[in-house]
Amino acid sequence: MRALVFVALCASLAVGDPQCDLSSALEKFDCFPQDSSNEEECIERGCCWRDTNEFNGEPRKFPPLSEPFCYYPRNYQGYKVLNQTSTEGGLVVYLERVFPSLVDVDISLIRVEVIHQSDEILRIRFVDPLSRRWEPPLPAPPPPKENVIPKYVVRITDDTRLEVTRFIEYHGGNKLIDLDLASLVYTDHFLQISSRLPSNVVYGLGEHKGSLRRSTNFSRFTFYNEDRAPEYNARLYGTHPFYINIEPDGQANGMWLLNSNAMDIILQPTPAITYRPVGGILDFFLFVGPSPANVVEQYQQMIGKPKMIPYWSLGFHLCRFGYKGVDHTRQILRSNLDAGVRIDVQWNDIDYMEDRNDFTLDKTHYKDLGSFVDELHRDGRHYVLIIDPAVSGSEEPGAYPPYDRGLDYDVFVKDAKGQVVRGKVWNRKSSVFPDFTHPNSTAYWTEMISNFHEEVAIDGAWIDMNEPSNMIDGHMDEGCPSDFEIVYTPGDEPLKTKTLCMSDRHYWSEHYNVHNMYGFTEAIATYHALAAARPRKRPFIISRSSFSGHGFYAGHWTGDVFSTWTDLKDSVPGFLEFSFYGIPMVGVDICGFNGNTTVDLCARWHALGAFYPFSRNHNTDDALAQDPASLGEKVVTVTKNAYYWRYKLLPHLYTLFYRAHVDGDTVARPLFFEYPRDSNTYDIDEQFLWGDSLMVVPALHENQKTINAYFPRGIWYDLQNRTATVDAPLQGKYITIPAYEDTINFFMRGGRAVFYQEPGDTTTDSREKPYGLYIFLSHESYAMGELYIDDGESIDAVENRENSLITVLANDREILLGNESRKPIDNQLDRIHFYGVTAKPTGMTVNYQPFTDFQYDASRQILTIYNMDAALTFITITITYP
Ligand code: MIG
Repeated sequence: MRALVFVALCASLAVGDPQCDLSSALEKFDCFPQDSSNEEECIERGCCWRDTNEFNGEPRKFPPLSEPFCYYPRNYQGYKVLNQTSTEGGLVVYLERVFPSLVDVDISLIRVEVIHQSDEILRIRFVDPLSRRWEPPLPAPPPPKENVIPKYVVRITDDTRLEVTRFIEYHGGNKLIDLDLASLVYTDHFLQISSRLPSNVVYGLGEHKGSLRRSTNFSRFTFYNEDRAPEYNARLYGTHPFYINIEPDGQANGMWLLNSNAMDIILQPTPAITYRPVGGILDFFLFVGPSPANVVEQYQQMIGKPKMIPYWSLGFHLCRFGYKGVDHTRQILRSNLDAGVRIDVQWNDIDYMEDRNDFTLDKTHYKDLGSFVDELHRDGRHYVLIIDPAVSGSEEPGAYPPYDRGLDYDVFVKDAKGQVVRGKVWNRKSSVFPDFTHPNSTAYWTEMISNFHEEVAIDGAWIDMNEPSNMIDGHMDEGCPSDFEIVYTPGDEPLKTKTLCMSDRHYWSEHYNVHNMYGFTEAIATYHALAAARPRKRPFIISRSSFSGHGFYAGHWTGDVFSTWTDLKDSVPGFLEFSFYGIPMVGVDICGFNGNTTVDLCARWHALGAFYPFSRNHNTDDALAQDPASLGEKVVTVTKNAYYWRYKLLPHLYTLFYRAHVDGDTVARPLFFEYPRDSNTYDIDEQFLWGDSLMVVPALHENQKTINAYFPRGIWYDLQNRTATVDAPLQGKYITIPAYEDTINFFMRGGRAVFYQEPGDTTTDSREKPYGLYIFLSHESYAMGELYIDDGESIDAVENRENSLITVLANDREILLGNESRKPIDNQLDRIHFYGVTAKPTGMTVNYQPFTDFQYDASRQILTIYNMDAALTFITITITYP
């Protein structure tokens, strides 16, 4: 009754009312998010209608989005603040619905829990105080810290907004978020809330293909995991509703929405962000930075920092779909090794299976897989194969344990009536889907993987099709029951498209709520299964689907990219965004997955791929072979050159993974992470960094002869000794450099020191070699660096402190190495290459003894110290000049 009065009132307000005259389109927030927006219903909602485009009576369709026709008036008040109470750890605010949204049945009372999670992290939860709604049990953020001294200030304004600003004493008082509570929509199957942003510099919101920096021009990001060869503006394999924002003064903040339902997120030029999940609760975590690296580290405090990866996984991985058997696999591996390509890990795709059923071997072509894997191990190599989540649901009873045992464990996804759901994936007739939220699923999966491991001693698992992907929409025969209520569909297609039915039952909840977590929960089960099958060794897992928290257990590859120049270029932001999500072990199929690659494209792609954290060449079964040897001399040469450097620098790359594990640092990172106050870096996604010391400048375009590269402020040294040192003392600059045909450009940052080992045939060999050290002096004539060492595979090396950390500090007169650990290091320090030494030294001491085996290259200003044979512990080197 009361609502109706308001409807009448607002209906008369809306047409031509000054409350609707917003200063610009930028101020318009969408009051009618569904497709069927129209004037009459808009006005009933108490909103304003301005039809700004040609609108021939057709329903509005995404994409592209544009300014909304139906928008909230200035004085809109859907919810009002009933009361607010300060608590020990924050604030509790009750909101009451005073005017209906008409989107669906409103929840009339909302409790907003503002929780001081830590000094730098604020949690804001919008819950229904009268009924428990779905919340994902994982990832599970830790409880709030005690005695928090917040670096932020929270305020509820008179016009019903929740504002958070930086604490003025601390970092200047910028407003970070500005949530509009009045226009909140909170119904059972649709929620919407908008917040103004400090600026339009926004990153994250993946997994989505496109530029690293996200467009705020009414762009829509759909989060609903789907098996789809990456395209723009589309839902893809993973869900990470987390953004990083750079404020006008270069400080950074970020926010994560912990919600597993399908959702759209809209960025608009206000600048502002709007969230539209179709279920669950709104559970935000605001991170105050103030650097981009801090934001990502704070996010990982909530979702978990990545576990240590095995050292061998940093080598080169060779794979394809369509190897005809063990012999064919061996032969391709051999021809590449004979050509001089370094390979650490061989993979197999679903070809190895009998009838494409998990945990079986094709009896004709792959029966000797076990002994092939033993051969690989003898040569210091490793082996990974694919495992699909769905297992066959149509084998004879007793013939296929993965099905029979799954029934025993009662772990398959069921329909609303309690029957096991049958879909169709790769299996001949039908497929059933393990429910990895089921308490028995880990035992089931462990049994499957352990039994298989006895036959084939896999070192890791490649988990595919886990969105979950289904080749039909819903169930075999009958599709999906039609009675499931959908209020709003994120993205353009029905939610059942190529997956299960929304009403299907998992142990945790219905598919509608847990869909986005399928791959994540599979990764967790796979982690435990591999840890059980290979006691004390680090599990290695690469997964296609992912969710917030995935990086704690597994890595990722970006799926079925195309063998095109566009996809080569897009591969940089494509893998880089996963650094934001705490998934440092990530790569793209080198040379592209779908379609035929070319020699030129594959040469460029291999040069770049040598610098993906996870470096694997993989392609589809109906395309030309694209391993380096099959493509011939040019690709082989580039691959050898680029991987020479990758392998040589692995001690450094591994150290970065250690820092990711203990500190939540990124491994590969965009330039703005190191130079957040240099706005030139904000749009750069054709270059990237390894840690804070190595900048990769790939050639990404067809027939490219030169690269217009951006060098941030500082000195940049070319380790390949081809391009002159770049000196940018005051500010960054663009410099045109050659796009060499036979290698990739990369530069070392002045002020850093990096360890290396001469590469052997495999990482296993390389690890036996002595260490060398590169030092790159900065303008201020200093450099620092570190080296992490452990056995490269034991699961608890860090926890048990079976490891060493070497540090180095240098200026032009002194080099100091330190080692805090007590564990002796087998390999000695052999050489030091000291870049940026401007004068010829007259003498030197090593550990206070005169040392003469050094040379000075005056033209390149490099001092090289040879044959040191020094134990990697405390070392003091002094250098004297005339
Ligand atoms: O329906 O296992 O993204 O890497 O080669 C395709 C076959 C299934 C998709 C993966 C791709 C893999 C392929 N898989």
